[in-house]
Amino acid sequence: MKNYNPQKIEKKWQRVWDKSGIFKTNLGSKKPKFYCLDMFPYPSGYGLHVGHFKGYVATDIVSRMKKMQGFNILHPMGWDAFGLPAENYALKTGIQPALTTKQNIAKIKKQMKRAGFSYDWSKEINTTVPEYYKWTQWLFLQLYKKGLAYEAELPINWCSSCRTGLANEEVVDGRCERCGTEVIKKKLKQWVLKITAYADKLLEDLDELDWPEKIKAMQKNWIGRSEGAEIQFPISLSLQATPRRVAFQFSINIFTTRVDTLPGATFVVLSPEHPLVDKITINSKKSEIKKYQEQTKKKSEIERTNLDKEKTGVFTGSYAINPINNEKIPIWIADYVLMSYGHGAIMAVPAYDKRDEEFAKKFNLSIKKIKLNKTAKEVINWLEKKGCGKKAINYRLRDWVFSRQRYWGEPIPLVHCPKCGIVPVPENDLPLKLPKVEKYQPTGTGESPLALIEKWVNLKCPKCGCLAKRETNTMPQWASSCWYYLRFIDSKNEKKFVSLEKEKHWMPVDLYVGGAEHAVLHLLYARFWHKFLYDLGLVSTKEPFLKLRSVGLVLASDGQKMSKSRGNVITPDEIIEQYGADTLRLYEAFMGPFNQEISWSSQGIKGSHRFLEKVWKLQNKLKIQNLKLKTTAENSKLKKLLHKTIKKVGEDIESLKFNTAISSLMEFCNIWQKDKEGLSRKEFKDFLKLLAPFAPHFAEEVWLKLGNKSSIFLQKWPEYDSKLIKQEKITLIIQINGKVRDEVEVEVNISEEKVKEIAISQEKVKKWLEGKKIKKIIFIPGKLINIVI
Ligand code: ANZ
Ligand code: ZN
Repeated sequence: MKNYNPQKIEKKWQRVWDKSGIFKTNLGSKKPKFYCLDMFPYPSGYGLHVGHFKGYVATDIVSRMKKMQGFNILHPMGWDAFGLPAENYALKTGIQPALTTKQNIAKIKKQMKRAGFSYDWSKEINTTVPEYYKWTQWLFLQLYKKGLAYEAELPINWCSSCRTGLANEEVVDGRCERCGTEVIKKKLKQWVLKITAYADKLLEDLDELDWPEKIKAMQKNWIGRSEGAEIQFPISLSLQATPRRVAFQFSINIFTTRVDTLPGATFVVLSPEHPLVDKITINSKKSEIKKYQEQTKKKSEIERTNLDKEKTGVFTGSYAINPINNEKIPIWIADYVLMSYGHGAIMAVPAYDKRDEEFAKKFNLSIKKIKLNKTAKEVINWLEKKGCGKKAINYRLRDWVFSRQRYWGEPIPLVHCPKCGIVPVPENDLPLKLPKVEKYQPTGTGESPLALIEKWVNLKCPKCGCLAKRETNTMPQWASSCWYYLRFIDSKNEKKFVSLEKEKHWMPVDLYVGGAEHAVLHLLYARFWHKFLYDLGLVSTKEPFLKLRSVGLVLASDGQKMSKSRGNVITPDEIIEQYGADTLRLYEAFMGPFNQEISWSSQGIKGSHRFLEKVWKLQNKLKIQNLKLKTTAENSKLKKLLHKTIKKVGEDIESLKFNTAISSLMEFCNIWQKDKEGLSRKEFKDFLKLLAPFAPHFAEEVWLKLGNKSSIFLQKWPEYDSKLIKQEKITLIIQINGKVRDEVEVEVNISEEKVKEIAISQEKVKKWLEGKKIKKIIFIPGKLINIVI
């Protein structure tokens, strides 16, 4: 019999699957649905490496098993293709991003096809084609029409290297998420999405999701809900600062989570950027304040809020009144108070707050110990009655800065008209196509390169017909991924972004797999859009992704992150060439717990390959045995083990524990190899079905050799006989202080806790224990339990 030759069989089966359309989703099917989704990739010019494939292998295994279990599967793939790299490449080479994107997609698609993934390619989407981004623009207009997209002049995060504004979520430790440049604040007119309107819903609905706790916690922290109060501190203006008649017109609004400490507030601190600073600073302090404000501009928020940092600040010369005791307290500015949080101002309570205490000590401000004899409620009630404060909830979450001063993104479909103001592009005129440009260079003035194309920019106002200008900013990279999972359901619909009926059938996504780096960005943005669509009645579920699992990173064999510059990248292509796709798939599933980071090992790859070779050879044994044997003996050890394996593999795939599923398949083979009675053809078929999701080409080939006509993926997933997998029992000895006193029958794999419980409740044992204290219990599984008294 011929040796296992993956090169021969894999291409053949890929062609067969393609031709038969076996993995095309039958939208009219009556079977229960299963929507299995990968986070779709960015088509980079380098192609994908083996790390990217780990998640795709996982969803493919699950999809194939679910198909065999009778589900109607939606398992699509597409391209999240807007974004900076394509544009940066165009900057260097002058080649249109649309063209490079097309080439990159072709390359990656080829890589995926070689791995034998069971995607339904007829539903492929590309976010950069007008047929797709028409709907991204349409969805933006719905947000705009409901007042959830607004224009604001904001100090935004600015990356001077990418020459664009960034969302808070795109700033990591004060640096640009893409290029690592330290981010500065720059005031720019921006389109902003009111994600804060959904803060509570985004928080509450996390509870009902089957997501990793860590990711839920990250979203919770990012939303950062704090309950407390806002309090107005009237300003007692010094005469030098302002004429007397406007005195007392101002008050400073602060946010606190410790309203009960109000009597201990001995000064007020404003953020250096606070708009009141200029108004209240007395003349003699003006230059010092100005200097401090300039210094602050150079610091990142991380630096400013670092607890170890020595406190700095300047006195404004003015005073506020503590409303609860009418004490006159000084107003300072300090950089540890951020303009972006609460009201950009605090009441400082040095007796209770560490940062305030350090500040007070450094500048010799009074520290007042008080008795906290009023509860927060009580104080809030008092403030409300007096009209100088109220209960308040504050979020760390900021509205989403949604415009980018770059070329390669969806044009924002709005018009600036001198008469009408902002006018949306009429929905019938969508898509608003991204024009071709000669120069991709961002202008650096805060305008996108689109601003330079006069023919495109100038137009007649859709409302009044007078000369108007288009918005020239584009949408951020995250826009199209906010709704792509809906488009897969109905990717060719020209009338709607998704039909209500299809949406209702297919949503929510049953399994979503991707990198943990999207914990806040994509996953929060998509939830926000989805909730908005839910409120409009355009989708039927509150949440888009029911079950989420994150893929652990695959590191290079040197334990480092794979990167072009380190030269340690392993591509799926080279592995497939040498060992075949099935070995690659099997290895990536087997290499370790799915969500854990793990280094690539060429030894491991070889091991997986050897396993497939071994199964291939075991067929020979099957043939020889089969002459004598029609079915495996009913209670043979091998048959029992097979049924255990059926149970284990099914359950493990369901919970993405591929590594343990595969080791149980390996263990089965080891025992089979040594077994004298052998396995019948029928049982071997069941085994093959278990292997099929991991090594689909291999399984199809052997299935065919067994004389079957239709694909193994059209067969029913094997069922186990629970009578055959009953736990075996053993006799466990119970000792007391090392002497045998009793014995019990227990299940082989009983847990330690359960054994202890059973042991001490035995009548004989109880007698020995009467009136004694148990010092410790020693359990030797499968043998004995020793109670020391
Ligand atoms: C008085 C006080 C006394 C405070 C005390 C804390 C402890 P979280 O939990 O994060 O919401 N704060 C308010 N606005 C701020 C800003 N813009 N920049 C820096 N700090 C600010 O924190 C709320 C607390 O952070 C508020 O409660 C305020 O200090 C401070 F024993 O008020 B607290
Ligand atoms: Zn107009």
